Amino acid sequence: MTKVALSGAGGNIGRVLRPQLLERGVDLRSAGGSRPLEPLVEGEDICHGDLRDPDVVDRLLQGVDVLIHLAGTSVERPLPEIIDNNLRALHEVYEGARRHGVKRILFASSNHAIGMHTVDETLGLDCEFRPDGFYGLSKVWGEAMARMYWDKHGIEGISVRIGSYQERPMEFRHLSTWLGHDDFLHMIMQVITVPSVGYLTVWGVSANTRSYWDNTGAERLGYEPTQNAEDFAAEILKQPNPLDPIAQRHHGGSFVTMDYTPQD
Ligand code: 15L
Repeated sequence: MTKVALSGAGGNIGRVLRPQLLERGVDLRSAGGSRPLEPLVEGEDICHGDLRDPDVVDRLLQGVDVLIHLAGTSVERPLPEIIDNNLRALHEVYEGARRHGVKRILFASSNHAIGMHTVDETLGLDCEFRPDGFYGLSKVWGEAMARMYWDKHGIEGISVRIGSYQERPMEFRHLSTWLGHDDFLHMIMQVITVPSVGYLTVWGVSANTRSYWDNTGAERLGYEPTQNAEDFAAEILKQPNPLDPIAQRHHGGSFVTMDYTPQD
């Protein structure tokens, strides 16, 4: 049976995904970050610690086939914090994957790697990186790391540029960026079970009518989303758009206007 490790299991996405994967009978090891995880089922395989420490990485990856790597800083933060969590720790994780013969890693990238594109463009998988801050910049590093470890070390990599992972869309931007919980679980199950992928980038987005992103080229993952933010459009369109005009104009939304220099 495929042994799967889930890092960042206590975070916004991990805390939804972990019980879903356990329910599906996945042979799972979950890792928490600053706070230790409480077992959800008797005898659950869990570990804990700072992923900058190779001993912690060894405990996470011993005997693992597939790593779902969600750990790291997931919002805009000062550069030193981003470097520690999203660059240094990520490098330790990939080196650990080499030591332990991990076959495949899902890297949780983000739409903020391309957030400075404007919303009049629908982006394909080969679009230019246009990060909207240090967090987005760290995801460019992560995607390149995933690519390098496939090219140099044969570790399969799937970089998922996650949109807005929410139970349901909450605001106008989400009509384009929403990633529903069912669709992401389906994507993760594809990552665990698909026979071979090599290296692949994929948009982590549901089948939204107004999607900013086009997954043409990622078919070999077998990701077939069924959720569509448009089902919530009537309700959302009654509410004011919470974003300022510059944020509304860019894929990255509110991340774009953090520490932003206005231009004419
Ligand atoms: C992300 O990458 C963030 O982790 C999350 O907090 C949201 O801001 C999301 O992107 C988004 O763009 O909606």
